[in-house]
Amino acid sequence: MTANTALIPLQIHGDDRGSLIAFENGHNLPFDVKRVYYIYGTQAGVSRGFHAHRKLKQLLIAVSGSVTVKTEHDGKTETHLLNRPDEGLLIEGFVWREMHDFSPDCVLIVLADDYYNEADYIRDYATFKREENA
Ligand code: T46
Repeated sequence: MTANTALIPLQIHGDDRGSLIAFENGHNLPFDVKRVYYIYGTQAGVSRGFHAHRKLKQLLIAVSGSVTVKTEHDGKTETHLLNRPDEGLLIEGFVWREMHDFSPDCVLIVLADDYYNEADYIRDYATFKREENA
C-alpha cells in the first residue's frame, strides 16, 4: 500500500507589508487539489482524526496556532508539530493519523486530491493494522 508523510516548506512572497503564500495546481503542489476544508474552534482537550485513508493525498497547514499530528504507517510512528503557516504536512495514502493539542486559535487548512468519500476512510485501528499487514 502506498504511504508517505513529509514536511514541505511553502514559498513565501513577503515584503514589508507582510507575507503571502499561493498554491497553483501543477506548479507548486504535490497533487492537483479537488477539495479544501478547514478545522477551527476546536474545544480544549479535543483530539480528532483517528483514521486512515486508502488513497487520499492531503496537505495540512496550520495557518494559525498549532496542532500536533501523529502519523503511523509501515510500523513507523511520527509526531509532527504544525505551528507555522509556511510549512505543510503531506500525508499520502495508507497512513493512520491523529490530531492532538489544538491551540484555541488553531486554523488547520487541508488541501485534498479528491472529493469527500467516506468509503476511503478506515476508522477502526484494528482494521487498519490488518489491512496494512495483508
Ligand atoms: C483527515 C483529517 C486531517 C464532510 O462532509 N466533508 C469533508 O470534506 C470532510 C473532511 C468532512 N465532512 C464531514 C464528515 C463528518 O460528519 O464532517 C464531519 C467531520 O469529519 P471527520 O470526523 O472525518 O473530521 P476529522 O477532523 O476527524 O478528520 C478530518 C478529515 O475527515 C480527514 O480526511 O485526514 O481531518
